[in-house]
Amino acid sequence: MHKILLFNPRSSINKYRVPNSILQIAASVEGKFEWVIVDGNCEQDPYKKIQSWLKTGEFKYVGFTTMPGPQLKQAIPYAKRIREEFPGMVMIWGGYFASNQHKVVLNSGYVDFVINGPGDYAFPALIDALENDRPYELIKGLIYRRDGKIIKTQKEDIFDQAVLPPLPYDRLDRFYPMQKYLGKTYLGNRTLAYHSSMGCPFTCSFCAVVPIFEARWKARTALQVYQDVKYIQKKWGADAIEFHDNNFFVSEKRVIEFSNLIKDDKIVWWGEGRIDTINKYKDETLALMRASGCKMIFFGAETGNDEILKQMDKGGTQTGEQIRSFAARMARFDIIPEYSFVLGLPSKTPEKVMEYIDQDIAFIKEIKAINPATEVVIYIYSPVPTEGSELYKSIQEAGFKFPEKLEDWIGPQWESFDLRKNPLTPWLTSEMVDKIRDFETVLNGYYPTVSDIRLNGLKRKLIHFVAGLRYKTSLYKYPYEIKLLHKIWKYRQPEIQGF
Ligand code: B12
Ligand code: SF4
Repeated sequence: MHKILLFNPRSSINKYRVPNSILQIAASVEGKFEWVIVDGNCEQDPYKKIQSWLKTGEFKYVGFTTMPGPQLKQAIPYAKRIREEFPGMVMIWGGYFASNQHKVVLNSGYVDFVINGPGDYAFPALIDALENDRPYELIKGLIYRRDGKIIKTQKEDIFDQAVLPPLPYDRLDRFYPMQKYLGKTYLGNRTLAYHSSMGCPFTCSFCAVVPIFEARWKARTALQVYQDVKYIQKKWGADAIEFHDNNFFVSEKRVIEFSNLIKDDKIVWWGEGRIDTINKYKDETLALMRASGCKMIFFGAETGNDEILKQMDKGGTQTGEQIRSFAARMARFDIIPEYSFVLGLPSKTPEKVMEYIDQDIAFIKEIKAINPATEVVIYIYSPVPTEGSELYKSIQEAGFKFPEKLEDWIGPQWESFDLRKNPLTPWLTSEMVDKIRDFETVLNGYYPTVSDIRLNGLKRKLIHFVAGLRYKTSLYKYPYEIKLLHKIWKYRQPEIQGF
């Protein structure tokens, strides 16, 4: 029986996490096929490591997980090299990038299969079919090329997460010490990244989760999550958790159960949620969450403009007024709301685009005045096409196009696009992009993020003072003095470097 090599391309410069995507795939074949993991975050030269495994001649399958952005910098050239050096290898890609951009991936000629969405059943079934020379055409969730055409098999249903096998942490520990994955963060000294649910029940028109899960969500039970966390705490000393779920807080009942289970364990935790969902939670739930260690929650606030919120099709009841009042409510419970905003959406005229940017800047300042502890993350809108949505139509009309060659995704402009730093969207002028960036710099100066644990009290005071005049008088242009301090102190941006 041939072996499988699973590769997590480098996604982080220094603060890396448990590679949950590839580990969950390892769990899907555990006990059925032999597998090894190469983690690009932990290797100086990951290709050398891959090469040394493949040279043994025992391998036939190589699986890559792919997110847009920095991961592609290893994924693309490595896949190409493997095809040249080991032409017999079957190359299988999964993850959000591969699923959403499968055409360009398969047209590259060096990826044989894309797993469309969750790979927990599709991956072992595919390997099984290939190993035993059986047809794979009826396996759900596959995309491949045949006779120049892209073939997509039936989409996988979202399956019960509670019956999935546990993640093979002990085996991962033999490749790379688990303790190294438990990093020091604002939350704790040994922070575990945990993924407790799949999908999301909403359909925001800009979100990459929507085309894959189509408004479906399934979760592991509170008890399963708790047992995993306890195991890792006992064995490797985890004292904090980052829940990497798209939407950890869908079920208030599960959150209550989990909070009750963990409340005496002195574990600090963080997750991503929606304002309109958590705003429906009872006061007792919010108090329990805080008492159980929930310190901060990430929310897609997006914008204060109700018209744009509607265009984004957030699928719920979020309004500008709710974003304001919720920031105040979170302050009452001492939970930090981490609000992310998306600026620079397309509009009918350039004047209108600029007007919306100005409105959002004013709105962000208002939120900060209501609850200064609110953490603000600013993205420039980068479209993810969800076919059929109004937003998709309008970005196409405005002349936006994705790259047609896989290698183009690692060009410098597309990397900035992926990081939502400098999108190639035709409706944004450089004046608009500069305004957003300059405001962000001033804001981050006046209110340095609490998640940067290297910034001590003195540095915080100094940069707050330096940025004060600009912030108060709305003079954002050319904030070189703040940029210089950020550069010297290596200011961290959670949106790029990790949460
Ligand atoms: C953790 C994480 C990160 C970490 C990376 C951690 C690491 N690997 O070291 C950090 C913080 C660095 C990061 C950064 C970015 N991220 Co990120 N990230 C995530 C997050 C929250 C969790 C990923 C995860 O572990 N999932 C758990 C696993 C179990 O689920 P999964 O990945 O979906 O895996 C399943 C399937 O996809 C499939 N599969 C996945 N890989 C493979 C591989 C094979 C071989 C097979 C067969 C199947 C398969 O099977 C798995 C099991 O069912 C996801 C959102 C999410 N909840 O998934 C976003 C997400 C993947 N990130 C996203 C983005 C855009 C980014 C950024 C590029 C931009 C940004 N500003 O956020 C940056 C890039 C910066 C960088 N340095 O790389 C988007 C991708 C959107 C898209 N257009 O494709 C997501 C979906 C968030 C979102 N909703 O926007 N990210
Ligand atoms: S709530 Fe979040 S994860 Fe769900 S569709 Fe909207 S942006 Fe995506």
